[in-house]
Amino acid sequence: MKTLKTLSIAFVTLLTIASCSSDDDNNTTNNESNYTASLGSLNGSGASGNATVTLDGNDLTVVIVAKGMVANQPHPQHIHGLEDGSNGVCPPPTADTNSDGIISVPEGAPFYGAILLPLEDFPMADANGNVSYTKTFTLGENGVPSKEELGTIENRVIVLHGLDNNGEYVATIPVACGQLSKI
Ligand SMILES: [Cu+2]
Repeated sequence: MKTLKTLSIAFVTLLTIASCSSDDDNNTTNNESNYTASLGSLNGSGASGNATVTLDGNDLTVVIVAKGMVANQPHPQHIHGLEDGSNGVCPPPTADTNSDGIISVPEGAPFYGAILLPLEDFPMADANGNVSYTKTFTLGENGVPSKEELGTIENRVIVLHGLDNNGEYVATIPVACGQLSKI
């Protein structure tokens, strides 16, 4: 009799644990969409990194890790996108139409489009040129674009900026870029 009671308590405990964990799984897997972008160098910056974007309802969480950035400087970063919603890409070397050796923001725009979402507060690279950034935005609030305005996330591009040019730090120059794709 005692054994039976012990067994039934153990069984109920097991059921409780099992149902809890399956609820948690449902909450995290059903509502989220996850995207990733591998960030490659632009303009010979040597910068590279990785970005992940998670959409959960109207919460958009952006995580960026990058290295090879100009140290101890703030680096503007944005989600860019073409106005017609079509697939944005990172600019090829031929984007430098005035052949000054730098693909400027406007020269890159035909490829990755305008700024859709500034990823503020812009991070400061540490003394080793590393950047680490995490922020959650609420879509449709406080000047953040709505889900509709952001459009198809896998058509969007993440661009990091800020390069030394002729001994001067120019915060606008694109230094790393990656197309988002769905995981
Ligand atoms: Cu940008």
